[in-house]
Amino acid sequence: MGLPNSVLQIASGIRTMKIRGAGRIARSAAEALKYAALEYSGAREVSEFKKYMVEAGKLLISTRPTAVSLPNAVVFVLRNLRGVSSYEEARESVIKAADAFIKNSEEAVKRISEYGAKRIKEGSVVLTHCHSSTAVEVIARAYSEGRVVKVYNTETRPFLQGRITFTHLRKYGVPVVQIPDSAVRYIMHEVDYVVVGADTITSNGAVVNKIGTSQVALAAKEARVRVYVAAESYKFSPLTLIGELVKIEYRDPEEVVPRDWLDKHPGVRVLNPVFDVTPPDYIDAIITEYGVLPPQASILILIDKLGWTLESIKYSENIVENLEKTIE
Ligand code: RUB
Repeated sequence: MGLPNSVLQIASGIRTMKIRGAGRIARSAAEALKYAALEYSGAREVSEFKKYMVEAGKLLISTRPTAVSLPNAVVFVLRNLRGVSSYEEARESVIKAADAFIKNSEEAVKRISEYGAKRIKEGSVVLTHCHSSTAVEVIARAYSEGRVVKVYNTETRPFLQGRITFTHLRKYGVPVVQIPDSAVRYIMHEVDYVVVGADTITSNGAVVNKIGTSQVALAAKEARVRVYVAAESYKFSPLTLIGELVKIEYRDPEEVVPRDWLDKHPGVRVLNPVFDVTPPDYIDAIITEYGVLPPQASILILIDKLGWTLESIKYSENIVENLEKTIE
C-alpha cells in the first residue's frame, strides 16, 4: 500500500519549508510516522508493517539534508520496532514512541529556556539570527524575568526567517529591532549576548545553523560578546563521531535572486548554501535540556546521555539506505 496523504503532506511541507526549524521538523516527522501507523491498512504482518514504516521514514529523511534532528527523530520512533513480534505490538510501539518524542522535545525546549534565561544578566541586549524557536523561548523567558531590554534580529537572507522571529518575539512583548544581516558587525558593540539555535551539532562541538551564523559568531568573538547556542539533545549528530561530515543544503538560486533577473543574465551563477558551520572556539556554551555545556562536551551528550556507541552508530550509517537494519 502507498503512504497516506497525511504523511505525504508533512513530507512536502518540510521539503518546501512550510514546516521549518530543526525542532519543528523533527516533531512533525514523528507526527507523520504516528499518522502512518494509525492509517496503515495493509496486511497485519510485522514484516509488511516494518517495510511500510521504513518507506515512510526514508521519505521523511529525504526531505532536507542538514538538520540531524530529522533522522534522529525517525530513528527514535522506529528503533523499538527491533524485536517486536506482532503487528499490534509494532503499531503500538510506533505510536507510543512518536508521542514520547514530541513530549520530550517540548519539555526539552522548556528546560532549555529556564537554563538559558539564567545565563543572561539583567538589562541585556541580545542578538539572534534566523528563526530558532528554542532561541526565541530562551529570549522570551529572559525578557519575562527582566533580563532582556532589547533584541536585534537579523532578517536572514534569502528566506527571511528573521521576520518570523520578529513576530514571535513581539507576541511575547519583547522589544525587537530588525536589522539586515550585513549590519551585524556594525551593531555588535551594543550587544551583550548572541543567542542562536542549531540544526546539527557535531561530536567536536561545531554548530551547524542557518547560513550567516558563523559570521555572527565571528563578529561576536571580535567584540567579546558571548555566544550561546540553544539546542535540544536530538540536534547532536551520532554519525559525526565516526567521521561523517554534515551535508550542507544548497537551495534554489531563485530564493536569492528573482527568476526574471536570472533570465536577463544567462550563464550567471548564484549559490544558495543555507547552513554554515561555527567552530567550537566561537561558542561560549551550548544550552541543552541536560544542562549548560562547553561545546567540547558534545561527545558526552552523544555517549552518556543518548547512549550511542560506535557499534550502534554503524546501524545508522547511510541512514536512508540502511533504515531497515536499524529496525530489523
Ligand atoms: C532554521 C534554523 C534554526 C534551527 C534551530 O533553518 O537554522 O536556527 O533550525 O531552530 P530553516 P529550532 O529555516 O532553513 O529550517 O530551535 O526551532 O529547532
